[in-house]
Amino acid sequence: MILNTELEYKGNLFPSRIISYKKDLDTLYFTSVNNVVLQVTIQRDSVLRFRYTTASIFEKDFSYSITKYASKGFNHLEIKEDDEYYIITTSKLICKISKVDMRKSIFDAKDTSLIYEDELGFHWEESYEVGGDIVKMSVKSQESECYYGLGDKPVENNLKGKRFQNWVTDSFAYDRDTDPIYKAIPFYIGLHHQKSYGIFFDNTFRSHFDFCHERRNITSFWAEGGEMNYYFIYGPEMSDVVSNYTDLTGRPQHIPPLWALGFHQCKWSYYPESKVKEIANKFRELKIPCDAIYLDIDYMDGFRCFTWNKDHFPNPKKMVKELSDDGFKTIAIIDPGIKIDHEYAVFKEGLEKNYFCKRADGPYMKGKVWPGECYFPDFTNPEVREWWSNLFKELVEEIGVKGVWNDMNEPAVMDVPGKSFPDDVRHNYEGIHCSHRKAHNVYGMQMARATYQGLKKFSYPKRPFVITRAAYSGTQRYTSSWTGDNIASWDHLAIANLQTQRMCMSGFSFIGSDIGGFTEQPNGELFARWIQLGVFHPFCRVHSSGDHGDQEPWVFGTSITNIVRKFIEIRYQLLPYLYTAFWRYAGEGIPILKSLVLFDQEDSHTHYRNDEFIFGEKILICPIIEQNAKGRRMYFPQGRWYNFWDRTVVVGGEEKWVDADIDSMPIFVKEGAIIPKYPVQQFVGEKTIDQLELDVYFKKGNESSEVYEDAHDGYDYKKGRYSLRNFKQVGKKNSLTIQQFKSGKYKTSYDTFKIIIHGLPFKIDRVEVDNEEIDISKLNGDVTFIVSKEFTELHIIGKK
Ligand code: MIG
Repeated sequence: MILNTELEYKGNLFPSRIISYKKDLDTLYFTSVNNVVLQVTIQRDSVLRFRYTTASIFEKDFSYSITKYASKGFNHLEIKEDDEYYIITTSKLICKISKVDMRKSIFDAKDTSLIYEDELGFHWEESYEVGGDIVKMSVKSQESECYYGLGDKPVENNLKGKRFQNWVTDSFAYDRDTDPIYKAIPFYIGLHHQKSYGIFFDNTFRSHFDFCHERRNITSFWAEGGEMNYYFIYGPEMSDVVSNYTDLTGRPQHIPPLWALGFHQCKWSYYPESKVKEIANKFRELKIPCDAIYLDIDYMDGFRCFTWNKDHFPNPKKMVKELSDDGFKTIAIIDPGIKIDHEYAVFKEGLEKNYFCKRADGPYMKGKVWPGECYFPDFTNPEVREWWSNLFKELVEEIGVKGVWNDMNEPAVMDVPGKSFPDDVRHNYEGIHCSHRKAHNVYGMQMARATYQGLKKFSYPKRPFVITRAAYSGTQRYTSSWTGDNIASWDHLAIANLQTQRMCMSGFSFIGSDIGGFTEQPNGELFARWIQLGVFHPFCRVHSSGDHGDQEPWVFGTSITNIVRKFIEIRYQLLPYLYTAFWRYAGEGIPILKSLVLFDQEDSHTHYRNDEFIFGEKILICPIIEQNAKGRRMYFPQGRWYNFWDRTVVVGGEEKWVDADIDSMPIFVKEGAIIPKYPVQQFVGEKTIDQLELDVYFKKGNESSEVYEDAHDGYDYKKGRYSLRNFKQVGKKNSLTIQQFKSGKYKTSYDTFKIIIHGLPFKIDRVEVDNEEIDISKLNGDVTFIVSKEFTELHIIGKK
């Protein structure tokens, strides 16, 4: 008789009893009777790396995603052994490894609670087809455990009950639940008993994740090749998990130039030159702020990268200069496919230098994309990346393009099954030659990296700006991204909200969607609602395929234009707030958007919420994602929240109705927050900021807020030329104190703050700044006054 369990485990192989163990500084090796070696590296007290080989020795250790800046070192390490287990203890974790079957369990060192436990643990299947193993891991799901992360999956925040794969795919008009799509970010977060941990499965082969889908109490992940190689990252706070994950896989190498956080307008395609200018002029005429305009593939000569169609763009340098004089940065698209054309310099050079990808037996990897038949640079070869980076010299240094948009870098190939390269294509992979099975998921990442290197070189001393469609873990170091070819539908507005939150939770915060939808056309209402959400996304760009009509802010009638302008103006006012959030993300890896569960994991109401999120540290956003809505119900996290529009206060911890007609949306500010604002500008740098507005939202108790500023471009900030202000608000029944702590050597252009106090619960007797009394006035019922930016303590004293 065949038992069910035998059937289930058929083909699977398991490590057997551990017979030896050795320690080498921060790394331990456990070897089983059947020659499986488990390598455990103590990366940090809260981060353990597990790596297995079934061949008794490991291949060269290399990862595209782990940054050389990743922190290493621990405060405490102790290894004990009893009859059943090896026990590794750090200051944060206890990891037990069973001697009989190599299964692991991990506990919080403080309270010894169980965080993670192997079910079958590591097991594998031999792959007769291609050699090596299909490597698998299965983990017990703990009581009420929820799962988050995994990059750009277009599904609800909580991944429980679902199964996914990671294989970077061009996904024109994808929909809810389409899987996989453009990005492969094999990182998830588990949350149970109010504690969070993360798993980063650093394996670039096609990988799979099952969150209690196949078996209700088991989570598993596996890959079709390579090593079982993953990091266990402990929080217990979810934001610490994300921050530790970006410590490993990297954070943006610099803060973006402030203009890149402005509003961007794009379309497939604006051409000829007169059309580009007409669009740009219209923004200025209608006074809708805009910082960047895009050139999609039609600017090129027959879709040849690094060329121009001279009929449509006779003098690109002049055009770019004129746009720049009017406050617009020009951003140009560059795809990976290089047209097979023996008269075309880029093709000729790539061919001569042997830079194009080849099939297993030697022929070139030939594929059809926009230019027709193409060859494709092997971006996993460092020499190719160097070559590619230098191709940007003319475009950036000479013509003055300020940003480059990398598209089709999955790599996308037309008219073939799988929409990409076949598996046998060979790659250099930093000299560890391999097939496309291993290189596929990092191809786009390495293209974006090479593009970034070029932009960095030729934009110097300004900061580079790159956008990519494809990504693997770690790509956030080089570039921003968008969520690909979405659809102008109400459900896609909700999906855009989910995807951007998920990307932020997956360590990649510089993200946005094609506002209004790429395919099909939104009506004015949908467009307005999408703008309302989009201005709160780190990357804010309208883009559309253009086959269903125009999608500029003014094409839906005056009332929609006015709403769009109003919301883009809010974004421009909040630029110093967003920039501060970016500084925190680039520095500490704190996500710019925080899903409610990340904001307050202890409140179980947040575990299944999808729509609401925190923008930066203090602003609660809930988009309207339904047609004809006059408002909606939303959940307010614990605490007190000021309505951004009328400053009324809502007490959190429950769902409430909020009015939000088409010209409004639910925006709330955490009490105690101090929100910095710039005046509305038509583009970044239009005005010299001669005063910083500080919106103070009174709170009984303490709250800190920060404002980070620098030259908004260039690298001086890395040498200490930044200005960081920390404001500490202490509100009492009859007084309010604000203390300022400053650091950094940057001198801001303004000398004063305009302070506006909201929600003061008492009548003012006097206001003292550094012990001197000052004049105050009223503005719409709020108290306002002007103080020197150098103040250290501000004291508002109530009437007795
Ligand atoms: O096959 O360059 O996602 O943003 O406008 C379509 C044309 C190629 C896909 C991108 C889209 C871009 C379009 N591209």
